[in-house]
Amino acid sequence: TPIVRLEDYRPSDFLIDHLELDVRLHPTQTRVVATLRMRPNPEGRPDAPLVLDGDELNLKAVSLDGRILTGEEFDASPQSLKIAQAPRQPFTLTIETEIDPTANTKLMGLYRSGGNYCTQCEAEGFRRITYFLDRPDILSVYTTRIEAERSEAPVLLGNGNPVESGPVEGTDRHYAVWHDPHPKPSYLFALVGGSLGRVGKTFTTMSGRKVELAVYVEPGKEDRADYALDALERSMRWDERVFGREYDLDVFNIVAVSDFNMGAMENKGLNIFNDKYVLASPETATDQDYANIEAIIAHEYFHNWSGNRVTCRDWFQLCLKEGLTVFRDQEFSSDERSRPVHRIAEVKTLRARQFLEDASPLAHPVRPSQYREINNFYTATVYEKGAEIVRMLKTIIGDDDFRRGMDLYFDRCDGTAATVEDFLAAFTDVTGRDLTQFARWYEQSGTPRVAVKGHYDEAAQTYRLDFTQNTPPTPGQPTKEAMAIPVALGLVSHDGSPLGAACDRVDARGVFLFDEPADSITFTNVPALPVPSLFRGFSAPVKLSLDLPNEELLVLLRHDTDSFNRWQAAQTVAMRLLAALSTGAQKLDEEIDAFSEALCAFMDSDALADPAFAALVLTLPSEADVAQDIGKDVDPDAIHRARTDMRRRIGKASSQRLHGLYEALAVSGSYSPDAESAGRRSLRNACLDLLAAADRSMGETLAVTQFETASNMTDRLASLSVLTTLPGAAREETLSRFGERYRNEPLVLDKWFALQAAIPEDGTLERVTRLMEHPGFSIANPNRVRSLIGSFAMLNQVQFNRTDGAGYRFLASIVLRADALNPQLAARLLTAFSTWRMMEGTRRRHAEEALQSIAQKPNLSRDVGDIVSRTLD
Ligand code: DPP
Ligand code: ZN
Repeated sequence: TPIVRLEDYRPSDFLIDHLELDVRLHPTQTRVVATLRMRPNPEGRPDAPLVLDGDELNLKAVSLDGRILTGEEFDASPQSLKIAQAPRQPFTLTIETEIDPTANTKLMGLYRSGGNYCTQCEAEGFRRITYFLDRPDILSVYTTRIEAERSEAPVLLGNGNPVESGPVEGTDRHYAVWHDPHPKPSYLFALVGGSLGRVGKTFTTMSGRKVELAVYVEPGKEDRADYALDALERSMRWDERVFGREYDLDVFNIVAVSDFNMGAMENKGLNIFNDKYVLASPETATDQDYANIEAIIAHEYFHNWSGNRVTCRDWFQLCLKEGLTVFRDQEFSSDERSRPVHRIAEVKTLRARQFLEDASPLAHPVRPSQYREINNFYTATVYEKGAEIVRMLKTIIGDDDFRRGMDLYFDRCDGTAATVEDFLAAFTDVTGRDLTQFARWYEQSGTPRVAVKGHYDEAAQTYRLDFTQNTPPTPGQPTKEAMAIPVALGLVSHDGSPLGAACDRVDARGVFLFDEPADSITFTNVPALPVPSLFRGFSAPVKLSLDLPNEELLVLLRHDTDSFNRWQAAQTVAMRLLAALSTGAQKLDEEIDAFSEALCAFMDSDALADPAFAALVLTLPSEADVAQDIGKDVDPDAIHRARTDMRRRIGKASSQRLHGLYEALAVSGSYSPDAESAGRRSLRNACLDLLAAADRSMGETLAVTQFETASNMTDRLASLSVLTTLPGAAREETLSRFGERYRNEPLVLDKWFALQAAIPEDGTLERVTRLMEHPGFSIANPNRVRSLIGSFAMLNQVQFNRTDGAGYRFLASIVLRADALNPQLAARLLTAFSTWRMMEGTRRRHAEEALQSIAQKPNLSRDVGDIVSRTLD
């Protein structure tokens, strides 16, 4: 397959100013008449042919300025429509295609979900609806007429504002016309037709305009949409207050669908969501679900400015909208919840997904320079590392200049398809700073390592920090240059008393900009050996190696003013112990005891003051985190044993306190998903987990009781999750009761699938195979597949990486089955193999065989072909 390269970008030879779409919905024979008002692009090539993109299209007729073209005048295939002699002045092209939404299992273009019609066009799905210049720098004004059988699709929604609607005389059909005045790229097109329930409210914008907000869901589930609607309203208010961004249409609609490849899609004025990120009730959704809904509703809404009003010139610029919008939704969640707790959650995700990707054969820059399949670049690197770059920029230039730069960017680029350079230029222009070196964050892949050594000079009362950085090689980038790394830092005294230390290399915000391969900074006025607190708030996405003994790190847990680094200190110590235990170290008893004692002291002083934070401190790094830390010749069984053993020992050493907290945190009264209540539940459930690790039979009793008395899904699921670590009759019986109770709740069954797929025991592969026969499972539904198969492959370190290779062979077979239906889903599952090279030899050989078995299959999709070849490279 051809490789698309950033350096080959050139403007389109034609423009499409206006598009009129007439879509007559039909389950298998939907007719689309597209009327394109076009003209040659003054910036394009003067004699170029007109080549429109298509994908599995069936052309019925084409006419130019009202004249039907004969077969000699154009060249059509399912993939393209070419007109060699297109006019050199404005013209109107009318194209009629027929498509089959029912047969569309790729879930790209127009398809059916639960009997409804919906669309997904990003990145290149619009070409599955009609022939078009399907690229993000073609901005057009859309008018869409949708027609359908009234009984089948009483609700008809499009982009922009509703214009008119009514019956189609003499038939059982009706229609609606929507007009979107904002020129947009085709990937933001959407329509929905179906039978849907609605909740709504009126929103008044900062300038006093009224906007009708609505969330559409499966009829009967309206009460589960209230939280999403509330999150939307809060997002709109926040974007006005924090970024000065106002909404720009008369309506804003959100539709939940149950078959969706992504989390959600920011189509102009008509966001379409995976229902997992809309529907919530205390009975069916966990605290985490509520938090995810809030974040994703915000994310898609924020795209209205960062993505829609200012879009991307080409798909290499994907981070321009995604990284920036993730940053915006993270800031929103931090403002709505606890900032330090949210920051820790963000960093956990970044490390688990992006650092992993950056260390794998799939590593790529935040702005890639080439791709074979753009769908494979909706990655943690583009999204999460892309967000970290925006955050670092803000850290370096400060809050006020950041806001001024954002304002300039939005004003200057409004209504255009922009690039990363345009984004950075706005900040250069408001600050006068040269951001050339900073821009390397977009170009250079791999996670930089920063090593720091401290030197205390008692006589001179100075403390020097020596920094070095290097970034390991990644595919296509054998050598790396120094990055501009903002290090937010401070010094902490051993007893927590304030230090009067000062350093002229550290700015007023407490940030040292480390932008050389090596550098040193010296603090003066340091009366005693301090403990350095580095990368406060995780000020840069790097791996830090710091030569400090555990007991000094634990000073940070006790005394640092930066919550992130308090948590980080405990994680670092835990990681050292877990990695050492996993790789055969004996005699760590003293160290483990000291760590347990530090946790006990922390529980006494801090747990009830900030339960959400305490829950994070009490949770050890995951098995996958430990594997990543070890990095080579990984033995997942040894890691699992080490982690289980550490949990047991910490649980034993602190069991009284854990019990006390478990009792003290019991909440009565009705459920509320707010961050504070959620925090209490998370700490209580973290205590339960450690208690069960320390004493299985007591853990079982507590968990079963909690399961039976839980008043909400968070507590019920947490108790079930603890039970999955305790093999036996109680577990099996509770699992089957849960499955029975929620047999008609697909999103809850997903949780049940996921828990079982993650059981770290030999029988799990058979269990997963059996669950694939469960009536609630379907290989065609992405949520089901990700819950059952994805959890097995991504969360179950010991069973996916079985020494006999059966886990790998199983995943390979599912990837092939899924690929025939839905290549995007299959390619995403396949990325579970990206860690294969860091496994020990036997597993590595089995993984390579499984990957080869996929690579050798004929007719792989471009999505799967691309991932498998890069993974094996
Ligand atoms: N809908 C996806 C997102 O919002 C892709 N744009 O990230
Ligand atoms: Zn996005």
